[in-house]
Amino acid sequence: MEPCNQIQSLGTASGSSVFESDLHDYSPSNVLDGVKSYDFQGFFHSNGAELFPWLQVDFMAPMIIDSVTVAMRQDCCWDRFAKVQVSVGYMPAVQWELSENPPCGFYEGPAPSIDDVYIPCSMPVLGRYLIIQKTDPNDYNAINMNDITICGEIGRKPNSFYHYSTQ
Ligand SMILES: [Ca+2]
Repeated sequence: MEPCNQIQSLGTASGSSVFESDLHDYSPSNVLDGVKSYDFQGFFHSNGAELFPWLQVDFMAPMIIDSVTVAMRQDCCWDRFAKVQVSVGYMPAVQWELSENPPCGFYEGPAPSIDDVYIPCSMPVLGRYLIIQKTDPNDYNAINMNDITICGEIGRKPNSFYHYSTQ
């Protein structure tokens, strides 16, 4: 595993929906609090009965993403974390739609246990939005995540040494 330059604290999180619209207990921002707690304030929980639920981190500026590590919900339900795609790009996520941003990594799952899930990018991807999304069209279960660690760096200008196509 590459050394990780953590950048998740540079972003803000939003979700396709929030369980029971409860932004105190199940808020998307809970994945960025750095805490793997067992209580409901610790994790993000989408509403369920929703197709392609997602969590999005907006960095407000281009980032080069190398990998994402996802800490599972700590009390149950890690099997809901299945067929999850990480994409990175410049288009914000849209509810009920698959992200059209370039794919970065994919996790087939389902997650077998409470253990963290590591999703490396097949190659570094540049973008403002990082989207973690369930992709199974037959799966209407919620997406649950307790915390995420994003490894990457601040994006450089396109004419510098590192050049990644964004089209
Ligand atoms: Ca958390």
